[in-house]
Parts: sequence; structure tokens; C-alpha cells
Amino acid sequence: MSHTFPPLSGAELEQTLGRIVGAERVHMDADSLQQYGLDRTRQYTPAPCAIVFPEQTTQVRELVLLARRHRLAIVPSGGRTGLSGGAVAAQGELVIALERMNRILDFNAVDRSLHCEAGMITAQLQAFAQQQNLFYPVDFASSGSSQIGGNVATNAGGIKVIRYGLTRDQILGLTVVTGQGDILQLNRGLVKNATGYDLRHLFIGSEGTLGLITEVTVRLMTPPENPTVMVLGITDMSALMQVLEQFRQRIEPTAFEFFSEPALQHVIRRGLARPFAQPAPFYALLEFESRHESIQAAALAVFEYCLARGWVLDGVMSQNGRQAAELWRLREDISETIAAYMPYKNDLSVRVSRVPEFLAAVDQVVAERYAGFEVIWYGHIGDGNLHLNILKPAQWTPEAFFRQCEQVNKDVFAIVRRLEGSISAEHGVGLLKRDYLDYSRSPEELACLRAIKQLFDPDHIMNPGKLLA
Ligand code: S2G
Ligand code: ZN
Repeated sequence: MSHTFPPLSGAELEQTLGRIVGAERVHMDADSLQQYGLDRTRQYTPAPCAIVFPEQTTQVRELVLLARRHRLAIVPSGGRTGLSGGAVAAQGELVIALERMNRILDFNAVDRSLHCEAGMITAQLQAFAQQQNLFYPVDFASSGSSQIGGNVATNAGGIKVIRYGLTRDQILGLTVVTGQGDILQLNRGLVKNATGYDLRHLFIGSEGTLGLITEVTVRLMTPPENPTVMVLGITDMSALMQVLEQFRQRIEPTAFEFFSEPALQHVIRRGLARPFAQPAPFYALLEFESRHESIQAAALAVFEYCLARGWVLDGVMSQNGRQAAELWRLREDISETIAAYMPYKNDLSVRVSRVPEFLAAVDQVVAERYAGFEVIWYGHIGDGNLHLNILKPAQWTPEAFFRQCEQVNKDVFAIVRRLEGSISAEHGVGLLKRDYLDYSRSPEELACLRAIKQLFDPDHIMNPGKLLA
């Protein structure tokens, strides 16, 4: 490590940063510090030292080298839609915001690959793929604000994982600037490349703790044909996976989500219609490609079978794209709708085969320990992923409420550990789940994570305190 100099003061810092990104790309005003120092968590008070908006990977490298020389911590910032505090800057860090690095660099129809800068908005990438009659399959409620670089840094999942996989499965190449200040071009868009450790996969899901992602190359897919949505009223949680299994034997779902009646009640209060008159304890949302009318007939036959077995109470099937989109809103609007209640969020996963046992065990703990709190169940149950949200009662202070919820974590995470599940299925670790990692990772694994962190970020300037204490 070359010389380290004393920390830079406000004026010096502003000038030094301005020499790298240009004075107009350095923001130190209170509004910017507030806006860029937070993600969607609300437990933290943002306090970055400055926000910078680089436009080139080489500028990002200069910023990292500067940070190394002056022991300045860096927080990478994308769309700031994270839910685990991964983009929170509360300790005087330098926030490096990638939003000005949002260009398409190359599209190759033969490779079916799109090479863009990390600050590209996910929905814009999806729209570009659609214009080429192709499809970028990772989708979730916040895709209109999130950036592809942040999706890579958190290995974002969403609603199509059951058919297309996670962000990790779409990445053909990455350009990263490590915490050492090295620029690495990883995999360069190749489909096959057996030349040693695949470093791309270390940066996917690294949450800004190894370096900054500045460019991404994603693969694009053939678009689904006539996506059709069914919403089914489910009698109880134990029936949920029976229904999935029956459908899976006859059609290949592109999505299998679930949500509870309380979740639906919150969403329809915003003006959406119930899927059918009779309320049910739970709802399954299934999507599949109706490439041929025989597939719709098969889906209806499975529906009748599940009805006869008492697993399903009622159901509806979309007849066109507009109806499919309306049914999706019943699921996708949940998160935004309940955000007003400052929910305590758990994002858990187990192997799909263990979902029934998992849901029953969590239900028992929740009933005992969260008595008196409103519990909202929803998630990508086809992936074994449950979003368990506890809504803060109006009369509770946030501090007292989160403290109470954290007490229950130990019981819920103990179930996750017993079933060899994950305490963070898709929302990442950040600050919120950092101290619970040992429920899902062994001591030996955690030692490996720390050794990898030491290699790529020897001065611990990259998102310090996130993911690893
Ligand atoms: C979902 C969105 C984030 C949240 O709706 O699937 O991942 O609020 C979530 O849980
Ligand atoms: Zn989710």
C-alpha cells in the first residue's frame, strides 16, 4: 500500500474530488447527502461526506485510489431500492453514484448479449431488449428505479426465477474496479470459459464490499409467448406446494407466487378489484406460456383437479395481456402498499421440498411471538422464498418495534438453520442481516468470505460494515 495521507477536510475533499469527476459532479449539499445516503431502509440516519457522479470507469478507479490514500470509505450507490441497508452511508463515507454511467455500449444480436454501463435502469434495459424482440427475464416491483449494477451487486431475484434463474444466471461479463483500484474485465461476454476461478461470481452478490461494478454484459432470451396468469384461492399453506406440483406436471410455470388474504386486503384498499368474490386464506399466482390452447386446457384441468382435492377454493385466468397485468398487480403492489406501515421484513428461503414444514414451523412461531401484530405473508414460494412482513402498530415507536421484532428473529432464524435455509433469500445482507450470517453460513465459510474481502479490499474501504462486520 503506498503512502496514506491524513483525511481530507471539506474544502480539500471537494477540490480533490472535483479534479477527478469535475466540480459539477461533486455534491455536498444537505439534500444530496440525505437523498444519496440511504436505500429503502428507514432505521438509519444518512451522513455521507460527499456524493460523486463519475462518468467513466477510469474516474471510478481514480476515486478508489484517492480513497485508499486518504482512508476514505466508499459506498457504491445505484437505484437505492435495497431493503437491507447495503447502500446506507451513515459514517462519513464517500458515495459513488453510478447514475450518470447509464449508456448502452454494445448490443449483439448473434450473441444475444447487451453490454451496458452499471447505472442503466433495469426497466430501460428490459425495454431495450423488447425493442430487439428479446427479453431480459429478471423482474421485480422496483425495476423502474433499480439499476442493473445494483441488481448484480445484490444478485436480485424477483418473480421469474422459477423459470429463468437469478441475476447471477444472466451475466456474461462484468467490468469492476476492485478495492485495490484494479480494473478487471471479467469473462468478456463468453458463454464458455474454463480458465480457472470465475471471479465474475464473486462480484455478483458482493454488495459493494469487494469493489464497484461499472459495466455489465447480460444475455437476452426469447420472449415468453402469450404469458397467461391464474390466481387461485388456496385453502391453507399445506395445499400450496401440492398445487404447484400438480401444475408442474402438466405445464412449465414462468412464475409461482403466493400471498395471504391480509396482503390482498391492503392492496385492494388502493382500488384494485378482488380476483373473485370468495376470500381465501391464501392466494397463488401462477404464470405460464399459452403457446397453444391445449396448454390452457391442461391448466384448467389441473385447476379442476385441485378444486376436487379441496386444495383450491376458486380461481380466475387472464384472457389477455391487460387482465394478466391487473392480476400481477395484486402481488407486485404488496411491498409498496405496506411500506407505509414501516414493516419489519424477513426474506427467507428453504429448499422447495421443505416449504410445507418451513411454513408450518414459522406460522407457529409467528402466532406465538407476534400475537397482536399484523403479519403479511407473500413471496416467490415456487423458489422456496418467503417474504414475512410484520407491520408496525401505530402506537409503537420504530425503535421499540424493531427491537421486539429482532427478538423473534432468533426463533425464526433457528428454524431456517434447522432446515438448512437462508436468512436472506434475495434482499442481501447489508447492515440488517449482517449479525445473523452464522445462521446460514458456517465459521469456515465466513473465514473464506473474509479472506476474499481482504484480497480485493485490503484497506477495507469498500462499503465497510456491510455484509461482514
Ligand atoms: C417482493 C419486494 C421487496 C419487499 O415483493 O417480492 O422482494 O418489499 C419483494 O419485500
Ligand atoms: Zn421478492
